Amino acid sequence: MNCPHAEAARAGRNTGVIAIDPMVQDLDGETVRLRDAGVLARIDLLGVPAWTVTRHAEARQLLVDPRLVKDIDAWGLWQSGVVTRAWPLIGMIDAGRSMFTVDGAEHRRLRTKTSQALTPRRLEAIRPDIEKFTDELLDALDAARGEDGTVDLKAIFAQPLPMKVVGMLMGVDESQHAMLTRQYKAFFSMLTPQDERLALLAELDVFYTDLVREKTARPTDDLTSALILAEEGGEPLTEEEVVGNLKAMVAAGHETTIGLVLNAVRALLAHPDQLRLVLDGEVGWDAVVEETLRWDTPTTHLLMRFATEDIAVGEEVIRKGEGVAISYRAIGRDFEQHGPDADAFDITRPTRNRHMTFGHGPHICPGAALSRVEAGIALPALFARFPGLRLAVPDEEITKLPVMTQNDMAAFPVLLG
Ligand code: STR
Repeated sequence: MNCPHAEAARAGRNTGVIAIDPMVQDLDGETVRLRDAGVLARIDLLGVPAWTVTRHAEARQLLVDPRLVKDIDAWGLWQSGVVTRAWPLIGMIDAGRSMFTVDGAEHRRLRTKTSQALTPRRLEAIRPDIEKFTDELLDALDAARGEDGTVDLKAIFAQPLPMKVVGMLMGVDESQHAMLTRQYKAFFSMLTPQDERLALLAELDVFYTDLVREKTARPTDDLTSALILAEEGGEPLTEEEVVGNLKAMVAAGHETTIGLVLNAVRALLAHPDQLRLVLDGEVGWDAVVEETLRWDTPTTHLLMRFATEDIAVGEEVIRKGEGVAISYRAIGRDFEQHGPDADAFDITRPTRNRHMTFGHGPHICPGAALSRVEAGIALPALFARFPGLRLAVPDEEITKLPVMTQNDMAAFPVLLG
């Protein structure tokens, strides 16, 4: 074909603006359009222009480039007042001071304790708790079977499990889990009016600040208490910083793992040959987890970094002050990284571990090991308990939530068998 766009796309150059659909009606189509639009794609986020990185190699470079920063004050559209708190995605960026929003030496200071608490070795200690939560929720699934035998695997299993785990780690009482689940659902949904979203964020701030004050008065053995206590000889985190980290941990730990567990179950049910390989012990559950992370990433787009100088990427230049997202779902489908069959789910693929779904560089997901432990416990336990598990509706009827940055289903109705 002699279409200049197709040629430009093959050369990795950008071909137009892609409006990210707030209703997420065709996630696979959008992912492919982004990948095919070039290394850097121009996107429109509810009327706000930005770049997004769609390829593995370039994302790897940009994620360690100090000229890209998280500080919203480096954003031209924010400085000029074009973007304000009225923009529905503002809460993804202007989220308070925390390890998620700060770079450089200050970032290391904000993040060290959290990453130390979440190493694979430290996580071994909470494995029995995660197993216990999993067993309890499997019982709950059994009990929640409707008249017709269907049950929502999301509501009863995939959603409460990560909340219990992150709640235990951070010291958030069980009695608050339903409230947090409800608030985050409304926070992420593009159907929530912006004034309601801002109000719920303010409520969450009050909730977390109260929690931090309580832990300051009566420290326990959770990570929130650890964040409050100063490092030996170090500068303690401020209350705002502890609150910011706590918010980031609960939001991220809760939301992303739901997607990981459900996307893995969905992929296995849609590929029974591969499910067989795992159940027969020919391929490990870790392969399922990694291939799901690559093929159907829980985070679709990560918002946002800002250029403090002009940055050339291939044929394009990100201008000083422009915003850059990272489109992890497109990156997982990169042909250069994963071969011409990158769009296929294949747990035996040699590159399955070479994905970038947890990011790269200083901000690489501090909860990566935790999510692997959670999914690595939940998935085998689910299929061991319900070997006849299957979808209660045709796969095409599963709809995505209207969430622009996360890849999450509205519900996942199953028959337990
Ligand atoms: C949600 C709102 C909030 O109070 C704090 C944060 C900071 C961490 C963010 C989180 C946000 C949204 C989901 C994110 C998470 C970090 C990882 C997670 C972006 C903005 C991912 O989807 C990877």
